[in-house]
Amino acid sequence: MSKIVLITGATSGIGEACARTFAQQGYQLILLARREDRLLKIAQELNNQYGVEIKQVLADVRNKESLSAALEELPADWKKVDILVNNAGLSQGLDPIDQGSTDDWDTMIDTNVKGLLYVTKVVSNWMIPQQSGHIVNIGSIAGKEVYPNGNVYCATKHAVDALSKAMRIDLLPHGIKVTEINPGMVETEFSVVRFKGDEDRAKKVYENLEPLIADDIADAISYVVSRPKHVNINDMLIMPTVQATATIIKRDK
Ligand code: NDP
Ligand code: 8X3
Repeated sequence: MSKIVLITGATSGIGEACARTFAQQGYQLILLARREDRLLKIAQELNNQYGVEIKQVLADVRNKESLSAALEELPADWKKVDILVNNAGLSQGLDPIDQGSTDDWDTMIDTNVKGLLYVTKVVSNWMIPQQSGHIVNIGSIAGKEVYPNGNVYCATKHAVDALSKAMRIDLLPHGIKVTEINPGMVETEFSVVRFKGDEDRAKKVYENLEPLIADDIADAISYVVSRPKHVNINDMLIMPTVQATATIIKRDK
C-alpha cells in the first residue's frame, strides 16, 4: 500500500505544491482546506494525472469540533497517516501593534497556532499506535526573527517554532519525527491574503526580486521526509538568495 500524506491548506501555494509533488511520487493524499471548489478541482486534476487515491477534507482548522469530526469520518485505512504537513496558515494586516485589528489577531492565532494544534492532536493519536510518522510544520523566517509591523504574525510563527520543539520531545517515545520548515519570501497567495485582496500591494512585495516559489518548499519537504529512518532534519530555514533577513532584501532597482 502507498504511503499516506495529509496536507492542510492544500488549495493554494505551498500546500498545493506539496500535493502535486507527493502525487507525482505515488502517495495517497488527504487534502484539507475550506474552499470546496478548489479542493475538488485539485483532487480531480491530480487523480487524472497521476492516478493516485485522494480524500478531500473540507474543514476550517479553527473549528475544533467540526475539524475533528471531518477527520474522524475518514475510513480507518486512511487514518494510517505517514506524513502530516501542517501548512494551513495566513497573515492578516501589517500594522503597528497599537493600530492592529484585534479580529485579525484572533484569525492568525486561531489558524496558525490553535488550528495547527487541533490537527496535530487528532493525527498524532493516529500515528502513535503505528509507532511511526512524520509531522512537518510550516514555520517561517517570521518565527526566527521579528520585523516591523509583523508583531502578531511573527508571534504565531514563534509559537510554531516552540511547538515544533515541544512535539519533537513529546512524540520521541513514539518514533514520530518532527521537522520545522521555515521559508522566507515565497510568492503565493500569502500577500494577497495579508493585504485582504489588494493585488497591487501584494505584487509590490515581490517586485524587482526573485522570490522562492511554492515548488521550492515542496521540494525541501520531499527531501526531508525521504531521509532514512534513523535521520531527522529538525529545522530548515530556506530563503531566496536575494533575502538575507526578513527585511534585508536585494532588489534589482
Ligand atoms: P496561501 O495563501 O497561498 O495558502 C494558504 C492555504 O492555507 C490555503 O490553501 C488556504 O485554504 C489554507 N487555509 C487558510 N486558513 C485556513 C483555515 N482556517 N482552515 C483550513 N485551511 C486554511 O499561502 P502560502 O502557501 O504561502 O502559506 C502556506 C503556509 O506557509 C502558511 O502557514 C504561511 O504562514 C507559511 N509561510 C508562507 C510564506 C510566504 O512567503 N508565502 C513564508 C513563510 C511561511 P482555504 O482558504 O481554501 O482554506
Ligand atoms: C511569511 C514570510 O517575511 O512575509 O511567513 O513574514 S514574511
